[in-house]
Amino acid sequence: MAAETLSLTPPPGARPDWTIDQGWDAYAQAEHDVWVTLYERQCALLPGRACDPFLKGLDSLDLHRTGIPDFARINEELKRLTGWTVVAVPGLVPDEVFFEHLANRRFPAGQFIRRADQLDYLQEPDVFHDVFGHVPMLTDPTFADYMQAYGRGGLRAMNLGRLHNLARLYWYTVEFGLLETPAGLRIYGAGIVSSHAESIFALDDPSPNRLGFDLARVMRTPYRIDDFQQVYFVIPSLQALLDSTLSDFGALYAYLASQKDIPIEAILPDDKVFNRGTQAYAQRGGQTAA
Ligand code: HBI
Ligand code: FE
Repeated sequence: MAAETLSLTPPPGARPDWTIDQGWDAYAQAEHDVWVTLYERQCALLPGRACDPFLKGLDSLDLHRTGIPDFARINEELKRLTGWTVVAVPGLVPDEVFFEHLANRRFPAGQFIRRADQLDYLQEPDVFHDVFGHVPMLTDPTFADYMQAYGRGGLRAMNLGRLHNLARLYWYTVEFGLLETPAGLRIYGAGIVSSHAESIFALDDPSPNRLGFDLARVMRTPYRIDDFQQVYFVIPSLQALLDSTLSDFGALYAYLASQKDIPIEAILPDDKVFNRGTQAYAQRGGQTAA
């Protein structure tokens, strides 16, 4: 179910802002074991692939523990670092609810964890995607500011009917963004960093385009939710990403109203090209259903 079609009525047991108690004591050992399996697999892979702010955040929040983190414990350090806290939710929440939380430096994280037989494929964001994927970057002050600015922008975009453009910005930065560094491209997007296969594909595979980030370009580019991305956008720095939110979004939305979407596999003459993808993966029909 897409987040925008969720009714605003929270599910039974959830508070009006859709938060629930994490109930950390109630997790079964088998659930903690899934976290450890996923955590150890990613941590063997990510040095040299994830960006330094992500790796630093992972350490400072001490997610190394032997299982699903207790949000109350990580919130002590997270709040001290950037004023953010993680709040537990049952799963996807309506866009309006999601933006309201982000605008107040609260990150809504799924309380549930995937089953051991679902390690690589997941419909909804679970606690591993949300806490391992998203939360370490929230320890970086610049990215923490960006996420709050995004939340505020989301509430405005909804009122202007521009939510689909802003969702693309979220998708190509917060979920699937790459960062240019002197040592090469590094991952900061949660959707990549929480996925074993995509942590490899996004950096190494010749198939996808890797293009320089541009706000209007990203907002005109559709995305796929069910497979690896056909294009990844590269930011020069987290500061540049934050600075992009200072743009006049009203003028940007007016411009977008006169522009057509850009085909997902296209490379435009003005694009800064880090990799001209073969699109071989997408032409092979992508992943076999996991
Ligand atoms: N809800 N819990 C949760 N996590 C998300 O990442 C999320 C959401 N609701 C809406 C949403 N993401 C997307 O529509 C964003 O583009 C806003
Ligand atoms: Fe996510």
